[in-house]
Amino acid sequence: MGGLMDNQLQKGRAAVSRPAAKSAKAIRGAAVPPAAPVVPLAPPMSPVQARRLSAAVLGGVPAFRRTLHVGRPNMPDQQVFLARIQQVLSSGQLTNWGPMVQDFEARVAEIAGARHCIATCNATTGLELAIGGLGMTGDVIVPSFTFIATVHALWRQGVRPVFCDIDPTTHCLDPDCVEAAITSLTTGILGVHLWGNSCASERLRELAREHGLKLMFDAAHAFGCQPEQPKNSYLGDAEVYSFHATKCIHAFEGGAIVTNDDALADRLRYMVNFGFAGEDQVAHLGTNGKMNEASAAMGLTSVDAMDRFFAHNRENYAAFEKGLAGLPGLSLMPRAAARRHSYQYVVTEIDPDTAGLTRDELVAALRLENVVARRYFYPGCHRMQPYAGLSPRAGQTLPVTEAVAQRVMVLPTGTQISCQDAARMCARIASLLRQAPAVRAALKHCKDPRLPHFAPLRAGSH
Ligand code: T4K
Repeated sequence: MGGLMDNQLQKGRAAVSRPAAKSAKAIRGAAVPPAAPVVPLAPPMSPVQARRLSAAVLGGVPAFRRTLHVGRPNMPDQQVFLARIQQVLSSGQLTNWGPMVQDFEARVAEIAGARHCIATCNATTGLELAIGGLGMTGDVIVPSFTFIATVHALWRQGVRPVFCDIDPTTHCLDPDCVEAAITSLTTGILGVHLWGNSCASERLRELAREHGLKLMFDAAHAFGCQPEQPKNSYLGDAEVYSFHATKCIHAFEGGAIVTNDDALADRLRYMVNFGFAGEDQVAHLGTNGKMNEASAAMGLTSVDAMDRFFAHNRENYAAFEKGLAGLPGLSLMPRAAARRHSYQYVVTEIDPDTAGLTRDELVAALRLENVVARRYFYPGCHRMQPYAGLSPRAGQTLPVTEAVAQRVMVLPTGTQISCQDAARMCARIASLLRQAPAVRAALKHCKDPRLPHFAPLRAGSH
């Protein structure tokens, strides 16, 4: 849209300058070159049209009337869900491994290709249970570029997180850095299949085997994603999914641990239910981490719609690929080499030197367009408490994490976003980048309360 306005302005300029050049040459008496083909003048734009096509930060109308969010829930078939809820209510079994949770566990295990699934109330509790169940102690290697829950889960289990750098392409653990970080205190590796991308699982499995370490994955983003080769399975000793409302497949709130380890699965089934092994027998330390029947009903209905959700996101992703191609300083994360992928995260990186805007400036300008882009997972867990206090120099060993945390911008997708919305977002981003100096100057004076990172922008820092 902004592009349209720019084209119209350029055409207008060309039409004005040509006759002027011709008359200057005629005055000098030089040979007159053959006339260039006449470019028809675009109809002049009304001030209202111009305002509609201009960026909001420059006084134009926002690209969207409604606000677009990252993580608006995908809604599965309401009738099917309500029928399941009716079943739950009629059965009187509301939680504690009712039929919905049992079905949900079976479906999740089948999709993950795992022997066991233990459904949980959320992934954070699932992570804590798996860490405890695997007997991780001492130090565990983990990326800092992840949602804070990954690291809190370790710390709350009395394990020290040792932050490790990531691969700049996948944003997952860099196995060379993992190898370098292993010491005699290390008991495990906790990788994160960030954005649904697979960690370098085979290499991590080799390292774990060589050094006698436990290997588990936070797969909160990766339910239903399948790597290209089955032997590259995402599975370690255990893997934990999130079914939070913002995830592609959700259960309002929910999580699941999958594993092929029979003994671990047995242990986890006690642990998720206070450690009970019978009516009045406690066999293990435990908690209340169970999923309830209403969540499982939503989870099952959401899993029913998985192919539709993935296909919708894939089409949106193609629209983003098309619309963002060739923009200076902005790169969209390339499609993962995967047999199946949710495309739930549209991850871009902004190089401020080429783009002319920092990531934070672009996020702010988009917010004025009613697009709530997110700077996940800024500034990295190593810069959040209590970890910043524990290892204040961690940033020095994490150059890729530090750089990526400054550059990542995630754009809205999901079933509430159409391909047309995606194309319109891209057009507005292109327009903002074309007018980068004016946008930067306007943001410095902008007092709009929607701008979350207002103070640093005004100070000119990024
Ligand atoms: N590991 C990783 C790598 C994770 O990313 C996460 C969670 C976990 C572990 C832990 O999983 P859980 O214990 O949560 O199962 C969200 C989620 O709260 C969190 O689950 C997720 N990762 C994280 C990446 O994102 P926010 O702060 O972005 O959510 P929020 O509330 O800002 O929601 C995003 C947008 O979605 C809002 O702008 C409005 C919209 N929304 C949200 C909800 C919840 C709705 O329209 N309806 C809704 O019900 O954290």
